[in-house]
Amino acid sequence: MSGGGLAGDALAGLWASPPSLPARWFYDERGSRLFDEITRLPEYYPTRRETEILRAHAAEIARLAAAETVVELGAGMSTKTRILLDACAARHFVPVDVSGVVLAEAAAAIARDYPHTTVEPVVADFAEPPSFPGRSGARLVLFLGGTIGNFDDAQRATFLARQRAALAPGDHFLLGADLVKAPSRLLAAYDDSVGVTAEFNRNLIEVLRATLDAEGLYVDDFQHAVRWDPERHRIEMWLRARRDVTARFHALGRDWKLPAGDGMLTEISVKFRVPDLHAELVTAGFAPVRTWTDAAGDFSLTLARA
Ligand code: AVJ
Repeated sequence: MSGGGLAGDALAGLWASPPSLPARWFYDERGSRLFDEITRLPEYYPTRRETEILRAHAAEIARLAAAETVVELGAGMSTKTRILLDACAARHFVPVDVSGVVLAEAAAAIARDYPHTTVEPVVADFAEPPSFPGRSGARLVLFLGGTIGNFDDAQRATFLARQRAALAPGDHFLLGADLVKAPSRLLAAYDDSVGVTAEFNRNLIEVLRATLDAEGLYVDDFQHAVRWDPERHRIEMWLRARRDVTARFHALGRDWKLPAGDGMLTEISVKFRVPDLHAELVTAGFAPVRTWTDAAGDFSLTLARA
């Protein structure tokens, strides 16, 4: 088996320096379960903060966007989305996710609980150019959770411009973004005391081993490491080799080496300041309508008009 998209990303990323992989490969079945656990950790505030903002302002968001169709990028189980669907009178819901299995389950649950809403799941990678099903009426595209932080500056500019290009004037985009705060809190959120985030990170090694038939690649040879980059205001997750690693990727016909102490960059999570975020949205052709934050000022939701 070739490993599909992972093979291409591995070829492009593992032999680079430093080696890296796009964050989307964390989310196999075990990774998705571990991420779900992360969202309930005391140190991991983003999910609770975003839910708090949605609860407080869903009615206003619904009124401002007045959408007939709600599209959710990276929908997953669409748990937080229900707060918005409850407030919106949207007739159509389009969850978009790379995982067809998760998507089908989530779509069925939404269809059951919202009998007046048609649900049209789309299996797609939201990093690719979007193509939303043709619809009349205003659209509201949701990109929640702070996943925008997984893109670097250039990827973010491309992503936002593509979203804008896929929308018609008067459509809306709702963006969840984590905010810059004390490094101690950020580091704790990505290096929790019970080690769930470490397991989430290390699971990537098992995804690589199983998908690309890698011999000599062992989860236990890698250690979870987190750093805060103040210049690029981003958290970085690394997997650091505890000993010299030599692996044979049978699916790629290639050998891979990582000397003891060296690391592989597995995720960036950029943290934002609201004015910078607005500037990026404007550059992409959006008009920021309003930003809401939670009471502690930890997380933000921005509604922007196309
Ligand atoms: C799902 C990308 C928003 O960056 O906070 C959580 C993923 N990684 N803990 C984030 C994640 C480690 C999460 N996002």
